Amino acid sequence: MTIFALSTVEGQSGIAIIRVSGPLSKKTLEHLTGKKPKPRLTTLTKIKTLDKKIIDEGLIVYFPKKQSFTGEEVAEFHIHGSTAIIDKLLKELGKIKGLRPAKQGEFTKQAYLNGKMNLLQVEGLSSLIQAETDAQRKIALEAYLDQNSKIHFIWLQELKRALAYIESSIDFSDEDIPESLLSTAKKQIKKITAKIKKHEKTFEDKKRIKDGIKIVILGIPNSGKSTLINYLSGKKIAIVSKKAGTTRDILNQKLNIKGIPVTFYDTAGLRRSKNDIEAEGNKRAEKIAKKADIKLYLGSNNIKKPFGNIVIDKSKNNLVVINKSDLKKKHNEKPNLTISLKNNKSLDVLWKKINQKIKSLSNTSSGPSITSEREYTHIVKSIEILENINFNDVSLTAEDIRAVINEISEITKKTDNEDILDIIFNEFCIGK
Ligand SMILES: Nc1nc2c(ncn2[C@@H]2O[C@H](COP(=O)(O)OP(=O)(O)OP(=O)(O)O)[C@@H](O)[C@H]2O)c(=O)[nH]1
Ligand SMILES: [Mg+2]
Repeated sequence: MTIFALSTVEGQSGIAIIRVSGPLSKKTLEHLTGKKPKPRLTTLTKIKTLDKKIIDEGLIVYFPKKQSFTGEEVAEFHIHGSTAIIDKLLKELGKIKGLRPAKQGEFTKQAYLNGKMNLLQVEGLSSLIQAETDAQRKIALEAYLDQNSKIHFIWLQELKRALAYIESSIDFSDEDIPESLLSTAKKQIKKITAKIKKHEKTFEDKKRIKDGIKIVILGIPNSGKSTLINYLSGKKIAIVSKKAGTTRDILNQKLNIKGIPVTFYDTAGLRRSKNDIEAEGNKRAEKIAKKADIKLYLGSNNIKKPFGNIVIDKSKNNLVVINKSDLKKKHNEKPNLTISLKNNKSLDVLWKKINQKIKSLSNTSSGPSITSEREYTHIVKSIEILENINFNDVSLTAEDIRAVINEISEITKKTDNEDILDIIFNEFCIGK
């Protein structure tokens, strides 16, 4: 089947690219232009309807089978990016027998089925297209460029070697197994386990870069939470008032902080309230607090209990800040920092502390890392098997090692399991 779709964004743009992929691609170009294009070279030409009326003037490119992104014959029309031209050309393509509109991610699916990339690369490509920040771009690119398969390959080699040792000892009766064979295999397995565990640890950090970091501002009413989110985002997104209990709904603002997507949440002041709207606000605040990567507690300097009855989670990811240092201090708390949003006091230090927390939560160091949930599941399973290997029975040991080899191989092994493929390719837009 030959498929086609607009591969650039819908709407007005300088140029738009419509891609055709499949056995009829070259013929389609010839039909609509009357030209016989040379492979992989652009040709400036009039693009016409089937009954020879000009649609637009633009560039066409033809990629022969195996020399294209999808691995199929591919044709591209680079046209002016107007809705009218795009619609007209898509309609014309639809009239050609044997052509149909592409589904989400179908070009990439063809590429995958033609062996142009493995599933990890497909997932990387999906993240690459969705990347909004530089750090996201970098980790997606690593996956797309297939950095991980290289280390999987090394593990597999090592596992196979360990398996060979184990298998050769199966030929001995239990008491005759040469100690050296077993101990070499054991050592190997220990080494591999350590490596895989190190790789496993990269997941959380990279996941935060991919999904973003959530910073939830919590505190009693009137401590200045809304003032703080307005300051941080440089916008007046929240209503600020001297009345306690102003904010009820959760407000949020997404920022790009040094390449990491960070979302700040302003919440309702936490206190017992008979007002059912405020009580609901409190419930929502507590719910979002559970999802926070960083909790930023904001207290008031001018009261005895700056945080009221809030139980502060003093985990190292969180920040305890007291606001309103311009007012007389009435407490004995020892926060991480005291600021005044009114007088701009210590706000640079606040930024610095926020940046430090973000940095410690999102390791941006390069190198192979897990970015796919699917890969993570296989890695976790592998570790579980490896850590529970029973070396007292060599045939069971061999079975376990084979199971690990299987888990690791599955990460990039070609599959035609439609359930898995659907999940992955549905992440894509039409045209990719
Ligand atoms: N003196 C002083 N007042 C401040 C400071 N920061 C904020 N305020 C004032 O404190 C009051 C409450 O500020 P908000 O930002 O609305 O407080 P909030 O924590 O969002 O309050 P709720 O939404 O009711 O929970 C407003 O009148 C602010 O102008 C500060 O550093 N010093
Ligand atoms: Mg508020």
